[in-house]
Amino acid sequence: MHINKKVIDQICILMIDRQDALNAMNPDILRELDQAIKTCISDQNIGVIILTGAGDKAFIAGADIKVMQDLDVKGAVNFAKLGQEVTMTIEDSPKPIIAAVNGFALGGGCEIAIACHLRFASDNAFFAQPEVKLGLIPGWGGTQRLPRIIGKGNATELIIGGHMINAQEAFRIGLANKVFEQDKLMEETKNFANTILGNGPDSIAESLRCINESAGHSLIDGLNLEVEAFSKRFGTDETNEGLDAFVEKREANFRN
Ligand code: DAK
Repeated sequence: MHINKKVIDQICILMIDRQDALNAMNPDILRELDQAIKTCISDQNIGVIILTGAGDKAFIAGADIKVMQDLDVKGAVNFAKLGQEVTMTIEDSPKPIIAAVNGFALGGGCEIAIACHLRFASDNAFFAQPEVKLGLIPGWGGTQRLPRIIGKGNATELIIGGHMINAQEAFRIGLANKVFEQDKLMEETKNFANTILGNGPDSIAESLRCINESAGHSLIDGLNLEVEAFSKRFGTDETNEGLDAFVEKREANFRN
Protein backbone atom coordinates (compact mmCIF):
# COMPACT_ATOMS: atom_id res chain seq x y z
CA MET A 1 0.00 0.00 0.00
CA HIS A 2 1.46 3.34 -1.04
CA ILE A 3 -1.43 5.71 -0.31
CA ASN A 4 -1.95 6.87 3.26
CA LYS A 5 -5.40 8.19 4.04
CA LYS A 6 -6.43 10.42 6.92
CA VAL A 7 -9.87 12.01 7.35
CA ILE A 8 -10.38 14.86 9.81
CA ASP A 9 -13.52 17.00 9.88
CA GLN A 10 -14.59 16.25 6.29
CA ILE A 11 -11.10 16.87 4.89
CA CYS A 12 -9.38 13.79 3.50
CA ILE A 13 -5.61 13.85 3.10
CA LEU A 14 -4.31 11.31 0.59
CA MET A 15 -0.53 10.98 0.84
CA ILE A 16 1.48 9.12 -1.78
CA ASP A 17 4.17 7.31 0.14
CA ARG A 18 7.01 5.80 -1.84
CA GLN A 19 9.81 7.90 -0.51
CA ASP A 20 12.69 5.70 -1.72
CA ALA A 21 11.71 6.66 -5.29
CA LEU A 22 10.57 10.21 -4.46
CA ASN A 23 6.94 9.05 -4.78
CA ALA A 24 7.32 8.11 -8.46
CA MET A 25 4.18 6.49 -9.83
CA ASN A 26 4.08 2.90 -11.10
CA PRO A 27 0.91 1.17 -12.37
CA ASP A 28 0.02 -0.29 -8.95
CA ILE A 29 0.20 3.12 -7.24
CA LEU A 30 -1.81 4.72 -10.05
CA ARG A 31 -4.57 2.12 -9.56
CA GLU A 32 -4.42 2.57 -5.79
CA LEU A 33 -4.72 6.35 -6.14
CA ASP A 34 -7.64 6.05 -8.55
CA GLN A 35 -9.49 3.76 -6.13
CA ALA A 36 -8.70 5.96 -3.11
CA ILE A 37 -10.11 9.03 -4.85
CA LYS A 38 -13.25 7.19 -5.99
CA THR A 39 -13.81 6.00 -2.42
CA CYS A 40 -13.48 9.59 -1.15
CA ILE A 41 -15.93 10.82 -3.78
CA SER A 42 -18.60 8.38 -2.62
CA ASP A 43 -17.97 9.01 1.10
CA GLN A 44 -20.61 11.38 2.52
CA ASN A 45 -18.26 12.36 5.34
CA ILE A 46 -15.66 13.85 2.98
CA GLY A 47 -16.07 17.30 1.40
CA VAL A 48 -12.55 18.20 0.24
CA ILE A 49 -9.58 16.05 -0.74
CA ILE A 50 -5.95 17.12 -0.32
CA LEU A 51 -3.38 15.20 -2.34
CA THR A 52 0.25 15.37 -1.22
CA GLY A 53 3.51 13.43 -1.17
CA ALA A 54 5.22 11.79 1.80
CA GLY A 55 8.50 13.25 3.04
CA ASP A 56 9.78 16.77 2.63
CA LYS A 57 11.39 16.39 -0.77
CA ALA A 58 8.83 15.32 -3.34
CA PHE A 59 5.18 15.60 -4.24
CA ILE A 60 5.62 13.10 -7.11
CA ALA A 61 8.91 12.90 -9.05
CA GLY A 62 7.11 11.58 -12.11
CA ALA A 63 6.10 8.38 -13.75
CA ASP A 64 8.42 5.56 -12.70
CA ILE A 65 11.30 5.78 -15.19
CA LYS A 66 12.39 2.21 -14.45
CA VAL A 67 8.92 0.93 -15.44
CA MET A 68 9.06 2.96 -18.66
CA GLN A 69 12.45 1.42 -19.59
CA ASP A 70 10.68 -1.89 -20.30
CA LEU A 71 7.65 -0.58 -22.18
CA ASP A 72 6.91 -1.41 -25.79
CA VAL A 73 4.36 0.60 -27.81
CA LYS A 74 1.37 -1.44 -26.52
CA GLY A 75 2.60 -1.18 -22.93
CA ALA A 76 3.10 2.56 -23.37
CA VAL A 77 -0.48 2.99 -24.59
CA ASN A 78 -1.73 1.14 -21.49
CA PHE A 79 0.53 3.14 -19.14
CA ALA A 80 -0.53 6.44 -20.73
CA LYS A 81 -4.23 5.46 -20.57
CA LEU A 82 -3.96 4.38 -16.94
CA GLY A 83 -2.37 7.71 -15.97
CA GLN A 84 -4.94 9.62 -18.01
CA GLU A 85 -7.75 7.69 -16.31
CA VAL A 86 -6.43 8.76 -12.91
CA THR A 87 -6.12 12.39 -13.99
CA MET A 88 -9.71 12.29 -15.31
CA THR A 89 -10.94 10.81 -12.01
CA ILE A 90 -9.24 13.74 -10.27
CA GLU A 91 -10.44 16.44 -12.65
CA ASP A 92 -14.01 15.13 -12.77
CA SER A 93 -14.31 14.84 -9.00
CA PRO A 94 -17.36 16.78 -7.77
CA LYS A 95 -15.43 17.34 -4.54
CA PRO A 96 -12.53 19.79 -4.81
CA ILE A 97 -9.10 18.18 -4.89
CA ILE A 98 -6.21 20.41 -3.83
CA ALA A 99 -2.64 19.37 -4.65
CA ALA A 100 -0.42 20.32 -1.71
CA VAL A 101 2.83 20.31 -3.68
CA ASN A 102 5.49 19.73 -1.06
CA GLY A 103 8.58 19.31 -3.27
CA PHE A 104 9.31 17.98 -6.76
CA ALA A 105 6.28 17.78 -9.08
CA LEU A 106 7.93 16.48 -12.21
CA GLY A 107 6.59 14.91 -15.40
CA GLY A 108 3.65 12.72 -14.42
CA GLY A 109 3.76 14.37 -10.99
CA CYS A 110 3.19 17.78 -12.53
CA GLU A 111 0.42 16.26 -14.66
CA ILE A 112 -1.33 14.87 -11.58
CA ALA A 113 -0.98 18.29 -9.91
CA ILE A 114 -2.53 20.09 -12.89
CA ALA A 115 -5.47 17.68 -12.94
CA CYS A 116 -6.24 18.82 -9.38
CA HIS A 117 -8.59 21.79 -9.03
CA LEU A 118 -6.03 23.87 -7.10
CA ARG A 119 -2.27 23.76 -6.48
CA PHE A 120 -0.82 25.08 -3.25
CA ALA A 121 2.97 24.84 -3.19
CA SER A 122 5.61 24.92 -0.49
CA ASP A 123 8.51 27.28 -1.04
CA ASN A 124 10.82 24.33 -1.76
CA ALA A 125 8.60 22.98 -4.56
CA PHE A 126 9.82 22.56 -8.12
CA PHE A 127 7.68 21.93 -11.18
CA ALA A 128 8.75 20.57 -14.57
CA GLN A 129 7.68 18.60 -17.60
CA PRO A 130 11.12 17.07 -18.25
CA GLU A 131 9.93 14.29 -20.59
CA VAL A 132 11.85 15.66 -23.60
CA LYS A 133 15.07 15.16 -21.63
CA LEU A 134 14.20 11.44 -21.60
CA GLY A 135 13.27 11.39 -25.28
CA LEU A 136 9.57 11.29 -24.36
CA ILE A 137 6.61 13.60 -24.39
CA PRO A 138 4.13 14.13 -21.55
CA GLY A 139 1.70 11.20 -21.48
CA TRP A 140 -0.80 11.97 -18.72
CA GLY A 141 -2.41 15.09 -20.13
CA GLY A 142 0.44 17.62 -19.87
CA THR A 143 0.20 18.85 -23.45
CA GLN A 144 -3.56 19.35 -23.03
CA ARG A 145 -4.07 20.70 -19.50
CA LEU A 146 -0.96 22.83 -19.09
CA PRO A 147 -1.81 25.28 -21.93
CA ARG A 148 -5.31 25.64 -20.48
CA ILE A 149 -3.92 26.60 -17.08
CA ILE A 150 -0.85 28.70 -17.89
CA GLY A 151 -1.41 29.60 -21.56
CA LYS A 152 0.11 28.17 -24.73
CA GLY A 153 3.34 30.17 -24.59
CA ASN A 154 4.23 29.29 -21.00
CA ALA A 155 3.25 25.65 -21.53
CA THR A 156 5.34 25.38 -24.67
CA GLU A 157 8.35 26.87 -22.88
CA LEU A 158 8.06 24.33 -20.05
CA ILE A 159 7.34 21.31 -22.25
CA ILE A 160 10.06 21.82 -24.87
CA GLY A 161 12.55 23.35 -22.40
CA GLY A 162 12.15 20.50 -19.92
CA HIS A 163 13.67 22.72 -17.22
CA MET A 164 12.53 23.01 -13.61
CA ILE A 165 10.89 26.13 -12.24
CA ASN A 166 10.65 26.98 -8.57
CA ALA A 167 7.50 27.70 -6.60
CA GLN A 168 7.70 31.47 -7.03
CA GLU A 169 7.98 31.18 -10.80
CA ALA A 170 5.14 28.64 -10.79
CA PHE A 171 3.06 31.19 -8.88
CA ARG A 172 4.01 33.98 -11.29
CA ILE A 173 2.78 32.04 -14.31
CA GLY A 174 -0.37 30.77 -12.58
CA LEU A 175 0.71 27.17 -12.17
CA ALA A 176 0.67 27.41 -8.36
CA ASN A 177 -2.36 29.16 -6.83
CA LYS A 178 -0.50 29.99 -3.63
CA VAL A 179 2.97 29.49 -2.12
CA PHE A 180 3.60 28.90 1.59
CA GLU A 181 6.61 28.26 3.76
CA GLN A 182 7.25 24.52 3.81
CA ASP A 183 6.13 23.98 7.41
CA LYS A 184 2.91 25.96 6.85
CA LEU A 185 1.79 24.21 3.68
CA MET A 186 -0.57 21.63 5.20
CA GLU A 187 -2.01 24.00 7.78
CA GLU A 188 -2.74 26.66 5.14
CA THR A 189 -4.13 24.11 2.72
CA LYS A 190 -6.47 22.80 5.42
CA ASN A 191 -7.52 26.38 6.19
CA PHE A 192 -8.59 26.86 2.60
CA ALA A 193 -10.29 23.45 2.60
CA ASN A 194 -12.30 24.67 5.61
CA THR A 195 -13.28 27.79 3.68
CA ILE A 196 -14.58 25.54 0.90
CA LEU A 197 -16.45 23.40 3.43
CA GLY A 198 -18.46 26.45 4.46
CA ASN A 199 -19.92 26.63 0.94
CA GLY A 200 -22.71 24.67 -0.71
CA PRO A 201 -21.45 21.23 -1.84
CA ASP A 202 -23.79 20.95 -4.81
CA SER A 203 -22.98 24.51 -5.89
CA ILE A 204 -19.28 23.66 -5.72
CA ALA A 205 -19.79 20.49 -7.75
CA GLU A 206 -21.79 22.34 -10.39
CA SER A 207 -19.18 25.13 -10.55
CA LEU A 208 -16.40 22.59 -11.07
CA ARG A 209 -18.41 20.90 -13.80
CA CYS A 210 -19.02 24.19 -15.63
CA ILE A 211 -15.36 25.22 -15.31
CA ASN A 212 -14.19 21.84 -16.63
CA GLU A 213 -16.67 21.82 -19.47
CA SER A 214 -15.70 25.36 -20.54
CA ALA A 215 -12.59 23.92 -22.20
CA GLY A 216 -13.42 22.81 -25.70
CA HIS A 217 -16.71 24.72 -25.84
CA SER A 218 -17.37 27.92 -27.73
CA LEU A 219 -18.05 30.85 -25.41
CA ILE A 220 -21.73 30.77 -26.32
CA ASP A 221 -22.05 27.02 -25.60
CA GLY A 222 -20.23 27.55 -22.31
CA LEU A 223 -22.55 30.40 -21.37
CA ASN A 224 -25.58 28.24 -22.18
CA LEU A 225 -24.18 25.47 -19.99
CA GLU A 226 -23.75 28.00 -17.19
CA VAL A 227 -27.32 29.29 -17.51
CA GLU A 228 -28.63 25.74 -17.33
CA ALA A 229 -26.53 24.83 -14.28
CA PHE A 230 -27.29 28.18 -12.58
CA SER A 231 -31.04 27.93 -13.06
CA LYS A 232 -31.16 24.33 -11.80
CA ARG A 233 -29.88 25.53 -8.43
CA PHE A 234 -33.20 27.30 -7.76
CA GLY A 235 -35.71 25.51 -5.57
CA THR A 236 -33.03 23.25 -4.07
CA ASP A 237 -32.60 23.08 -0.27
CA GLU A 238 -29.00 24.21 -0.61
CA THR A 239 -29.81 27.34 -2.57
CA ASN A 240 -32.81 28.17 -0.36
CA GLU A 241 -30.55 27.85 2.69
CA GLY A 242 -27.84 30.07 1.14
CA LEU A 243 -30.25 32.81 0.12
CA ASP A 244 -32.27 32.66 3.37
CA ALA A 245 -29.12 32.76 5.51
CA PHE A 246 -27.96 35.94 3.81
CA VAL A 247 -31.30 37.68 4.23
CA GLU A 248 -31.60 36.49 7.85
CA LYS A 249 -28.03 37.71 8.55
CA ARG A 250 -26.72 34.32 9.71
CA GLU A 251 -24.14 31.78 8.55
CA ALA A 252 -25.49 29.28 6.04
CA ASN A 253 -25.50 25.68 7.23
CA PHE A 254 -25.06 23.56 4.13
CA ARG A 255 -23.67 20.29 5.37
CA ASN A 256 -25.88 19.15 8.26
N1 DAK B 1 11.22 7.21 -11.47
C1 DAK B 1 11.84 6.26 -10.77
N2 DAK B 1 12.69 6.51 -9.78
C2 DAK B 1 12.92 7.80 -9.48
C3 DAK B 1 12.28 8.86 -10.17
C4 DAK B 1 11.39 8.51 -11.20
N3 DAK B 1 10.70 9.44 -11.89
N4 DAK B 1 12.72 10.03 -9.63
C5 DAK B 1 13.58 9.71 -8.65
N5 DAK B 1 13.70 8.36 -8.55
C6 DAK B 1 14.53 7.61 -7.63
C7 DAK B 1 16.00 7.68 -8.02
O1 DAK B 1 16.28 6.73 -9.03
C8 DAK B 1 16.66 7.32 -6.70
O2 DAK B 1 16.56 5.92 -6.50
P1 DAK B 1 17.86 5.05 -6.08
O3 DAK B 1 18.90 5.38 -7.09
O4 DAK B 1 18.20 5.59 -4.71
O5 DAK B 1 17.36 3.64 -6.09
C9 DAK B 1 15.73 7.99 -5.67
O6 DAK B 1 14.49 8.19 -6.34
C10 DAK B 1 16.24 9.32 -5.19
O7 DAK B 1 16.52 10.13 -6.33
P2 DAK B 1 17.91 10.88 -6.54
O8 DAK B 1 19.01 10.15 -5.87
O9 DAK B 1 18.05 11.15 -7.98
O10 DAK B 1 17.63 12.23 -5.72
P3 DAK B 1 18.25 13.67 -6.01
O11 DAK B 1 17.83 14.52 -4.85
O12 DAK B 1 19.69 13.59 -6.35
O13 DAK B 1 17.49 14.20 -7.32
C11 DAK B 1 15.54 14.54 -8.73
C12 DAK B 1 16.09 14.42 -7.27
C13 DAK B 1 14.01 14.63 -8.63
C14 DAK B 1 16.06 15.85 -9.35
C15 DAK B 1 16.00 13.35 -9.56
O14 DAK B 1 15.66 12.14 -8.86
C16 DAK B 1 15.36 13.29 -10.91
O15 DAK B 1 15.73 14.00 -11.82
N6 DAK B 1 14.41 12.34 -11.06
C17 DAK B 1 13.74 12.11 -12.32
C18 DAK B 1 12.69 13.16 -12.52
C19 DAK B 1 12.00 13.02 -13.86
O16 DAK B 1 12.62 13.06 -14.91
N7 DAK B 1 10.71 12.87 -13.77
C20 DAK B 1 9.84 12.77 -14.96
C21 DAK B 1 9.75 11.35 -15.34
S1 DAK B 1 9.06 11.24 -16.95
C22 DAK B 1 3.83 8.31 -21.05
C23 DAK B 1 3.42 8.05 -19.78
C24 DAK B 1 3.90 8.81 -18.77
C25 DAK B 1 4.80 9.81 -19.01
C26 DAK B 1 5.20 10.07 -20.30
C27 DAK B 1 4.71 9.34 -21.33
N8 DAK B 1 3.39 7.46 -22.10
C28 DAK B 1 3.19 6.08 -21.80
C29 DAK B 1 3.28 7.99 -23.44
C30 DAK B 1 5.39 10.51 -17.90
C31 DAK B 1 6.71 10.76 -17.93
C32 DAK B 1 7.41 11.16 -16.72
O17 DAK B 1 6.88 11.38 -15.67
